[in-house]
Amino acid sequence: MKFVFVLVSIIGLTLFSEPLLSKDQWVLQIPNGQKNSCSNCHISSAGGGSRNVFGKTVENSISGGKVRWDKVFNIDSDGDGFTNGEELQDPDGQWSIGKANPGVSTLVTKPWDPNSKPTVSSVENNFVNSNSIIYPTPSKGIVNLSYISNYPESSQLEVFNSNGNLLISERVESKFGENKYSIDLNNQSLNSGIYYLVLRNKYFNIRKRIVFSK
Ligand SMILES: [Ca+2]
Repeated sequence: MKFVFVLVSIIGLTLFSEPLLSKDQWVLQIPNGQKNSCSNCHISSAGGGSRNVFGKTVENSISGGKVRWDKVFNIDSDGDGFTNGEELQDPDGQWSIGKANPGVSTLVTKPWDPNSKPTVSSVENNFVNSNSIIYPTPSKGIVNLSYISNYPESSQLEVFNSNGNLLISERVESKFGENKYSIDLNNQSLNSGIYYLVLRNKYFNIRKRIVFSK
């Protein structure tokens, strides 16, 4: 009887410790995995057992005991129109195991739940920010901002100094495709230093640092 009890205890411990081991092992193998922990891949939020649709995609990618995020990010597991990478804040699949979590944690959505999806603006924001550049650095006066927009939209262009004071504010039209704006800081009689440019509309919010050196 004692032997049976010990045996049952060992089996029980093995069964119950499995989800914890799984969690430690797997949650860190997808970007922002800690946010939803075991629920990312398992129907039971405690982990273990059946996998959800995203969990099945992840499972199918595993090679050599590791999740292959490069094979997972571009798939839309829950069929809500947004890829797993867009939902977990790594739309271009740049993240890999061991790197810091990408994007903004509060914008993470559930890649297994078609009712949970990113807003168009958060996807656009990531896109525009990864396709924008400010140059030259440092600038002697003329500052150029180049970016790609997927929507024609009236936008607000602002420049702040490092104390947060608004120095320039103007409306500009973002057109579909490549956009370029130039500002001449020499017209503003500013001192050399660090300034911040913000270009925003309902789809995106570009923030760039300007180094102005007369
Ligand atoms: Ca999705």
